[in-house]
Amino acid sequence: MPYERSSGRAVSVADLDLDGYADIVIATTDAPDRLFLGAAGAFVDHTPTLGLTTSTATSVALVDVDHDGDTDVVTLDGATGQLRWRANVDASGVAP
Ligand SMILES: [Ca+2]
Ligand SMILES: [Ca+2]
Repeated sequence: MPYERSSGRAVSVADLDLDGYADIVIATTDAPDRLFLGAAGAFVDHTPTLGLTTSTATSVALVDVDHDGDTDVVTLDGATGQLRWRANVDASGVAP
């Protein structure tokens, strides 16, 4: 998996796109939060689908916030207390 940053602060794993493979979201403090969708034997970087160009998230949780059957992405900025919820609108792993 191509992730080599020192700014990662938290990680969470869930099947965001409901394909049976675990997916990974990494909260970072000096770059966009990262999204890797699992596939057979690999993880593919889908970071742009998270819809952020910068982030200062220090924690991340993957949970179905709106009870629509797919897992959403929730991040918290530990410095400002800003909570962000990115809805997984169609179980495609996209959380704008
Ligand atoms: Ca998946
Ligand atoms: Ca949901």
